[in-house]
Amino acid sequence: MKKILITGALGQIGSELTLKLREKYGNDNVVATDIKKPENSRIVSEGIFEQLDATDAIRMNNLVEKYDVDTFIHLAALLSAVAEAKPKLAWDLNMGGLLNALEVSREHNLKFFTPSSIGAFGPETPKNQTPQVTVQRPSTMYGVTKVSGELLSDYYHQKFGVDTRSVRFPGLISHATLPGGGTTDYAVDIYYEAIKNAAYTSFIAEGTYMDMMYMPDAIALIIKLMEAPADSLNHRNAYNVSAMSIAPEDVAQAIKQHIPDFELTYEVDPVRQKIAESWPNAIDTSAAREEWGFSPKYDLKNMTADMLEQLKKK
Ligand code: AKB
Repeated sequence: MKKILITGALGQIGSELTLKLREKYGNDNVVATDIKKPENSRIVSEGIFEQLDATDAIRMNNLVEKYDVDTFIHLAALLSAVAEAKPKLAWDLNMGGLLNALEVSREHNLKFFTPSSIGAFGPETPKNQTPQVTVQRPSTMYGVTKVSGELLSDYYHQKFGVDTRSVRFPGLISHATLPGGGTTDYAVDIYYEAIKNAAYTSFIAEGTYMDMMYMPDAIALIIKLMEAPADSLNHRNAYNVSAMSIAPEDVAQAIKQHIPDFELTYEVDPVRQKIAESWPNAIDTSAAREEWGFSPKYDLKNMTADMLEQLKKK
């Protein structure tokens, strides 16, 4: 990776990945793009930043040519709960943006990464130790775009030789940027509320298990996968990855080790609960471990300690 372009650079993954890539490859070698351009963001002020709507194929192509890009990281997408509220917009952005990004990667022979999600699975998928290759019949628009994205990325690899790579991300937990409109967002909000009020009302019900990962592990794995030798990758689009399978009460227990009077209550949101119930409890990550050495560092205990420490500093 010598010259990297990122879409959705101001989003939950993008804002941390952009800073990490700038640190690793140099400010001049990372082109951050997003549909918005806030004045007070480090992403905008400290390196190359260009405004880009991922559905604008012509501007996307112009930017790739302008900066002589060789690697494309496509993050711009709507998350599950927003996609369920705006399904047509979700299809247009998630699929339209992806098709543009794959096309530009085909034309300019770029290395390519885009995230899939545990949302690419559905109610008929085995819930525990969910295999790498299994039934994928999602019941959400987000899931439909994610499984279609996996197939489209495979198609561009098989038909045109584009070096497409992807992972099925679980819920990502970060102290730096809030997620926007996901089903797993409770696992981020709970830490903010623990620091502010020592209490949290969860929109996901007790006993609902989902896979999660701390953001530093997610950032590290993107770089690791992109640097892995191409001939070791048999399941390019997309690898199951996860660091923990947890329910709201598990997070509450971990927080109580630091904030003993922390209280968890429930006010379940039926839309997000239904999405959560259609996703796996715990996926099998052995293909990622075997093919490119995926190995997360954070479990619930050390993630909780770090999240609370970082949020206290804010
Ligand atoms: C969401 O909840 O929509 C995302 C995801 C698991 O893809 N965090």
